[in-house]
This record gives sequence, C-alpha cells and structure tokens, in this order.
Amino acid sequence: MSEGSAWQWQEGDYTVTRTCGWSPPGQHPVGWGLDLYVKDNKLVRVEGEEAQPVTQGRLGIQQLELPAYVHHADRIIYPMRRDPKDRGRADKWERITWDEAFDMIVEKTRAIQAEFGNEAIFTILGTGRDLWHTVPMLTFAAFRSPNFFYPQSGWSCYGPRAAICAFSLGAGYPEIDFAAQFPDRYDNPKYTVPECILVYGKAPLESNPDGLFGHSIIDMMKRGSKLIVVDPRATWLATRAEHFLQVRPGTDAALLLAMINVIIEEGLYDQEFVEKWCYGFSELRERAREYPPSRAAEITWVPEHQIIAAARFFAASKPATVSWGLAVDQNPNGVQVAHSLCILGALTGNLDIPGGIVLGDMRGKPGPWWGFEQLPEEIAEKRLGLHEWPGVTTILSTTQPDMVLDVINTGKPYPLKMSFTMGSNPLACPSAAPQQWEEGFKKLDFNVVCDLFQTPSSEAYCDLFLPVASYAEKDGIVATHYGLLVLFIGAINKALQVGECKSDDEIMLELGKRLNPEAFPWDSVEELLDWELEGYLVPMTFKELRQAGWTVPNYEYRKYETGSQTPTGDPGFATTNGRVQFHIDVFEMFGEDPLPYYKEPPYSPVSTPELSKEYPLILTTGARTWSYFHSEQRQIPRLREINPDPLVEIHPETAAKLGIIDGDWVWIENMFGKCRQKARLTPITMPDVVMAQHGFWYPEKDASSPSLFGVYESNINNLIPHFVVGKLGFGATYKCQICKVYKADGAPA
Ligand SMILES: Nc1nc2c(c(=O)[nH]1)N[C@H]1C(S)=C(S)[C@@H](COP(=O)(O)OP(=O)(O)OC[C@H]3O[C@@H](n4cnc5c(=O)[nH]c(N)nc54)[C@H](O)[C@@H]3O)O[C@H]1N2
Ligand SMILES: Nc1nc2c(c(=O)[nH]1)N[C@H]1C(S)=C(S)[C@@H](COP(=O)(O)OP(=O)(O)OC[C@H]3O[C@@H](n4cnc5c(=O)[nH]c(N)nc54)[C@H](O)[C@@H]3O)O[C@H]1N2
Ligand SMILES: [Mo]
Repeated sequence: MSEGSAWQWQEGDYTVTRTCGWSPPGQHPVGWGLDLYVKDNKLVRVEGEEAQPVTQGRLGIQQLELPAYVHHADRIIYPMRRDPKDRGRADKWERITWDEAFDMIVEKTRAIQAEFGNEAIFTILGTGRDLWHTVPMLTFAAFRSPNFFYPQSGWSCYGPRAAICAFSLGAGYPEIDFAAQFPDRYDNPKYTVPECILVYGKAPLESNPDGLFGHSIIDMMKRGSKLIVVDPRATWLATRAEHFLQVRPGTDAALLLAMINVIIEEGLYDQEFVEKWCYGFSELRERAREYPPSRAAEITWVPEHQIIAAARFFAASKPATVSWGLAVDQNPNGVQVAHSLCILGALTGNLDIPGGIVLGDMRGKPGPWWGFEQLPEEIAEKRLGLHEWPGVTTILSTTQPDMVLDVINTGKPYPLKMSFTMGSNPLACPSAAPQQWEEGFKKLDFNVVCDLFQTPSSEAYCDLFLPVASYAEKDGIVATHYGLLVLFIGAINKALQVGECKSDDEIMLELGKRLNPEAFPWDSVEELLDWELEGYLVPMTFKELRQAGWTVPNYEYRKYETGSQTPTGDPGFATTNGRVQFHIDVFEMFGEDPLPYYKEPPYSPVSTPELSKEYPLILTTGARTWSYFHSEQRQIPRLREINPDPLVEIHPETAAKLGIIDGDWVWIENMFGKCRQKARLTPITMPDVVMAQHGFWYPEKDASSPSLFGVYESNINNLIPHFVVGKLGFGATYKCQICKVYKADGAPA
C-alpha cells in the first residue's frame, strides 16, 4: 500500500481507495467514481468521487450499499464441494481448499475431454459484468471448447443490437453522444448538445446501461435537449418529453417503419449523406411505403398524428440522437427494430457527428473473441449453432442459447457433460422456462458455479462452488460498452480482502495455467490487464491507468471519412460494401429478409385471438428498478426495504374490473405457466398492458429443493416459453407476452 499515492491514501484511521465500480455486485460499465473507506479490513463507507468526469460524485443507492453487500453474512468465502447425488441439498456442502478445487476441475475436464471431446464442456456468463473477456478466455483458451453462451432465450440482450449494428453500420455500438469522451464534458468546444434525444424502449435513469450514465440525459435536458420517448409506460422521462409515443408492446418495427416512411416521403432525409454513404435506399423507400402512419397507428395504438409529428421533429433536429434499450432485443421482431433504428440515424445524417450517435470502431479486439484463436479449426467448427444460426454466430462468439438446452436433452449432435457458470443465475433470472433448464443442468455430470452467494441456480445444480471477490476486493478495468465503444476507461482498485475470495480473472488465470499453460503467459492479473488495455487500444499500462484513475480516448468524429472506422484503414463503414446497409446483403444468405419488416408478436390479441380471450392482457416484464440489479441484492436490507416484494404494475381501471386493489397478491398466468406478484396500481401503464418485475427470489426461504429459495413462486419467466425466437435466433417474448391476472389467496407460502 503506497501511502499518499493518487489512488490510495490515509485519512485518519481509514485507508481510502479510489476506484471505479463495475461488478460484482452487478452494474453496467459506467465506471462510477468511488472512494472506499476501509478500517481494520472492513469497508465502512463509500463516497462519490467528484473528480470522475462522467459521474462527478453522483451515486446510486446500490453503490452506497456496497459495505452491506461486501460483508453480508450469507457470502460464501471458501470453495465448497457437494456430491452430485446431493444436488438441491443445502446442508451437504463441504469446505475445501482452492488447490483441491482447481485439481478437481482439471481432473474432471481431462476425463470429459478424453471421453466426449472438448465440446462437451460449456460455459455460461450472465450480463455484461467484467467477464466479457474472462469467460471467453476460459472457454476457448483453457477448456478449448467452442461453446459459451449467455442464457437468455433468444440472446435477448445487447448482443442482438450489437450484431445488427455490425451488419448494418459496420460499427461497434452506437450510443448517444453525452460527451463522456471529453474531460470537460459538455463544455468541450468539439461538442454540441443534441436538439433531440429519441429514448427508445429504455429506462436509462434506472438502468445506466452498458456505459451510458443515465443521468446525463437530464444534464442534456438542462442544456436544451428535447425528448421523444417510445415506451408503453409513462416513465419519468416520458412525462417530460416533447413527444411521448405510448406503444403497444412488441409493435415497434411498424412504428419505426412509419417514421422512416414520413421522413422519406416528405423529403426530410439527409440526401447527401444517403447518396454518399448508404446502400439500398430505393428498396427501403419501397418497403417503408407499406407502412403509412395510418397503418402503423392501427398496429401500434399510437395515434397517426403523433407518429408523423415525432418523425418530423426527429428529422428537423440537428443533431438528433437515439438511445435504444432492451425492449429492442426482447422481441422476436427485434432484429428489424434494431435495423430500423440504425437506418433512422443514418437517414438523418446523425452518425458520428457531435451530439449525434457516436460509434464504436472495428479496429480493437472485442473481449468476446479473446482466446478464440486458441481453438483448433476442427473444434471451432463444432460450435453449436454455427451453421443453423449464422445471424448469431457470425458476429458473436457464442452459441445460440436455447439450442443448448435442446442439445443437453437430445445429446445431438453430441453430448454435453459439464458446465461452468460465471456471473449468472439462470434459474432465477435470464432463462425462459426455468424449470426446464433446471432439469437440463441436472442431467450433466459436473457443474461449477462462481458466485458470491448461494443462489437458486447454485443450490439446484452446482457441485463445486468457487467464491468470487466483489469489485472492492480486486483489480480490474472498466471499459464502456465492453470495449465496443470506448468512451471512458477506469481502474478498479482492490481495497480489501474478504475470506479466500478470488476475482474471476484470478480464477481464469489459475485454471488456464493448469489446463493450457502456453495460452496463459501472464504471471499476474496486472500483466493480464496490461494486455487487456492493449486490446482496447489504450496506450497505457494498468499501473499508469490506476495512477491516473481513468482515461478518455482521443475520440474522433466522422471516422468513416478518415478511415478510422474500419480495420483496413479504408474510409467508409466496416460492412461488406463499405456503406451503411439499409439492405443487409448477408441476411439473404441467412434466409432472412434483407430489409426491415413488421411481424406481430407470436402471442398477441392479433396473432392469437383465441388464446387472448383467455389471456386478455399484454405482458411486458423487467423494467429496471432503483434497488436491484437483476436477481441480486434481495438479501441487502436497505435495498429490499425499497422494493420488498415482486411488483406487477396494473392500470387502476383494469384492476377495478378484476376486483384487485393496490397491494393485493395476484396470480399472473398464461398457457406456459404462472407466478404470484403483488399488484401495484398505477396509471403509468396502459389499461391493456401489465408490467411484471423479473429476477425475484427469496434468500430468506428454504434453500433446498424443491423450494430453492422460492425461486419459482414469483418468477415471471415461468410464463416465457423456451425457444420462441426470431428467424435469426435473436429475440424472445420477455417484453411481448399475453397473460391474465387474478387475485391470489395471499403471499407465496
Ligand atoms: N422476464 C425478464 N427476465 C429477464 C429480463 C427482463 O427484462 N425480463 N432481463 C434479462 C436481462 S437483460 C439479463 S442481462 C439477464 C441477467 O441475468 P444474469 O446475468 O444471470 O443476472 P443475475 O440474475 O443478476 O445473475 C448474476 C449472478 O452472478 C453473481 N455475480 C454478480 N457479479 C458477478 C461477477 O462479477 N462475477 C461472478 N462470478 N458472479 C457475479 C450474482 O451474485 C448473481 O447470482 O436477465 C434477463 N432476465
Ligand atoms: N438498476 C438496474 N440497472 C440495470 C439492470 C438492473 O437489473 N437493475 N440491468 C442491466 C441490464 S442487463 C440491461 S439489459 C439494462 C436494460 O435497461 P433498459 O434498456 O433501460 O431496459 P428496461 O428497463 O428493461 O426497459 C426499458 C423500457 O422499455 C419499456 N418497454 C417495455 N416493453 C416495450 C416494448 O415493447 N416497446 C418499447 N418501445 N418499450 C418497451 C419499459 O416500459 C421500460 O420503461 O439495464 C441494466 N441496468
Ligand atoms: Mo441485459
């Protein structure tokens, strides 16, 4: 500990460590600037670090509760083992040493590899915590298996947006320009405040997703930005928007195609940009003609005049920008929604201009592909979904998730035998039809879980539990958009040690050295982080970064003009023909329509009118809450107090018809399953739409099977079917289902 260093110093009895938050506990890579106060190896207090240029000392309640999380009595702080015959028995865990744990993994890995091949091992990671290089390295370079995935049906988060953006824009990730890349932020002379921000199916104040500090939208509103919000719920931002389009869930592609129609037919597009940089304009115009605003109004329930006014407003604003969210992905028609949003940005000439849509370039080394070169070609060829789901597997290094469950069940094209879960709680949170997944995991010979707490998933299927360090207990790097669009890079600095916990990177490195030492030349996490910084094209070592605290890259606008957008250095976009593709050529090869189109949700009053008689309400799920990150933090008292029960939002008129009052426990049910949540009456949702929270389990309940902390009692994913996804394998029905709601006898037992 270097007294008085820039990142760690003494203040009275406290050692203060300056750091940038990422995970665990989960949050996305905003890089919250924090000062951690530690006394006698106890984290006592967290302060916002005002010098961090993006968050400027502002924190959320989850960051403030870090001490309660780090020192929680339920944390698992030693490796633990359990006989596979005792899966589901919480009383059967036995403490072991790290050496025993690593030896066990090596032994099982070798045995499975010898009998069934490397591909019989697969790894799972959850949402974008700082594992997007760790798990691929572990999979490809340590286990030398081609199979890793993120276990949400239809890969319904971020991946679809990133992939479609790569296909149509040849870019990393498009984000609103909130001046994160300038140390002096909005005052930088290169920057322009957007005139219009289109907030699309996103709740950024609560979610701060993927590198966007949500509160910056309010900073920009204070500087004059006006909003268009498209959401079925009248969110806080929607009520302050110039245009609020209250859309029927799952119908977004029709709405956007109508906006594109208005912009083209009224000649409001940027002709010069389109002629010079875009491809497929005339086909797009023809397609958009199929969606006049009158037709879109019928489909989406948004009045025609509002669609026209919003389209005109967006096109007239310069710069205008788009902040698109999870509702784009959690929809089997989501590829077309994503494509339409990329088109909207390009058509109006807002790509990579100050205050417009900033773009990640394609020159770095994206974390998800790290270690991939270690796979022998004949093994890489065996990646599940490589041929069946090329839309997923061409741009992303993972498998198609739903397919994995089918392969476990059928053993075809080859048997799967071992899983390694890092940073996911599949049964409580991401997986559709979670009980089917539980059965699937239980068929495997050996399951490893790396987590901080026992979860419903680990109790259900884990045989070897590896205890993980929180971000207060490790060194690491925060890079916005996982390196796909680096606007800010921060150092995570270790402030204390809890039990024998290790960081995910330490676990990966130690296992890698044992399983395939040639591919793991780094002797410390610090060396690994130096290599990671190189991958992000940051000319700094980790030591230098931590001394500086953070760095912002030398961001360049209009990279397509200079050649910085493409790996080859050629001007243009990194697509098959160097242009923004309104017509995505490769989709034809994948059997998909190359132009965006609207398709009704698989279950809706229009597509399944018979079912809708029984299940008359439209169900959307998972709008983010202040207090929780997915299935985490239910055991943190102050966070639980804010949102003690799982809530389903119901419009008061609908509730009155159903005889439901605020605070009643209700059943939410459809043809796939049911669960119990507490009614929250609110006019923010539409009368025909209910919104149910996701990820709820009860750490205070029985950990053993069949309760598994009551994981199925309030689990909204009981109602989401397995493998009902879009044509390219992306998008499921998490935000566009149908259901009925009726009063329950009371709370779950
Ligand atoms: N119905 C419905 N379901 C949804 C959603 C929805 O909107 N509606 N949202 C979906 C989305 S977008 C996502 S991304 C998924 C998320 O799904 P998951 O990523 O699986 O998220 P969690 O359930 O929080 O599981 C994370 C687990 O990893 C542990 N953990 C946290 N950080 C770390 C870390 O850094 N390392 C390790 N080793 N462990 C860690 C936590 O303790 C927790 O048990 O959920 C999806 N589920
Ligand atoms: N506090 C907190 N922050 C988080 C997370 C968390 O669990 N908790 N999870 C993280 C993760 S992994 C993700 S992916 C992000 C997601 O964060 P966001 O992208 O902000 O997504 P959501 O909050 O799920 O939903 C955003 C909005 O979409 C609306 N919506 C629902 N259905 C539809 C629809 O069909 N069409 C349209 N246009 N809108 C719809 C909802 O009403 C909601 O207001 O948040 C991240 N940040
Ligand atoms: Mo997500």
